[in-house]
Amino acid sequence: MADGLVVAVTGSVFTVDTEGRELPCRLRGRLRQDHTPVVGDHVELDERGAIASVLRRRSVLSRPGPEGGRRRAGPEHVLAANVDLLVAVQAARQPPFRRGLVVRYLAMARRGRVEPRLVVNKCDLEREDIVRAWTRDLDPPAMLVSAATGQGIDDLRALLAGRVSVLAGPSGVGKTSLLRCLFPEVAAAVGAVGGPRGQGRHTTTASRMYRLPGGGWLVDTPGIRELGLFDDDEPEELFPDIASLAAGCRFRDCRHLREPGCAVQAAVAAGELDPDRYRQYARLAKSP
Ligand SMILES: Nc1nc2c(ncn2[C@@H]2O[C@H](COP(=O)(O)OP(=O)(O)OP(=O)(O)O)[C@@H](O)[C@H]2O)c(=O)[nH]1
Ligand SMILES: [Mg+2]
Ligand SMILES: [Zn+2]
Repeated sequence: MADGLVVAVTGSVFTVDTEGRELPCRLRGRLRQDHTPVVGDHVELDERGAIASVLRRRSVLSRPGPEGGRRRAGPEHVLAANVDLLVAVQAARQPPFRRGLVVRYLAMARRGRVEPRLVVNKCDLEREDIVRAWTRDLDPPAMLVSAATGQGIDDLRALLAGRVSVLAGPSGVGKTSLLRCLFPEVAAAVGAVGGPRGQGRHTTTASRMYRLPGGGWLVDTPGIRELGLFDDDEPEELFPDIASLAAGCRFRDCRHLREPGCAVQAAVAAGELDPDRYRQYARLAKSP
């Protein structure tokens, strides 16, 4: 059996990279549905070139299924597997920076045991001090870049070297533009990135994994319009101070918004928890 890496999925056809060659593969009949490979999966091919098994994933990036936010309600939608780094891309403008989405992307990464990093692209369109103010309290700090001017691109390239990374974020923030700016040789070899020349939008429609010239892989993904939360374990997970106070709440599933006997609200009232910090939490907890 040969093994390979799934670099693209189109319907029921999986593009598998085996030792640098790309093969279109199908699933062997008895592979169960819950083993459907995603980009980044390591698979074993049988002698006829069908995918016979999917190897164990060391990390996954997933968001809740269409049924909604509750983990129990529906299947997860797995975006990519075996990823080291999630690059959450936002634009400084066009489309506007959305802090709430950033927090969700970072949560998605942590949930999947993937290192998160925020990149703010299109920094040529906004004053730097303004962008810094939006992202000041983030850890690790946001990287300010521009695919148009090349600002910050060398640092971003260095971050990606030798690792498996995913570019994710809303449509139009410039994920594909960053890929082209970072690795022009990759984009040129693929040709299809960004579609034909001319005006009009070149929205990415499916995730695709690219082998990087200096080692490592980069996945370009289509823009995710809405990113739900698994609201039974988040957003508390993002606020460790609030999570530890929650042990004192009367109800185990307390969301710390209006519930009686809530230790978190009590801590705010007693001046032990910063009200701004609590407001940040509450805004996220209330968002759909
Ligand atoms: N001013 C400016 N425009 C940019 C920058 N990066 C990308 N753009 C423009 O933003 C638009 C969207 O860029 P794309 O790279 O297609 O965005 P995307 O995130 O891949 O979008 P989807 O594939 O739909 O998810 C294009 O018109 C780009 O030319 C930048 O750094 N500065
Ligand atoms: Mg794109
Ligand atoms: Zn509470």
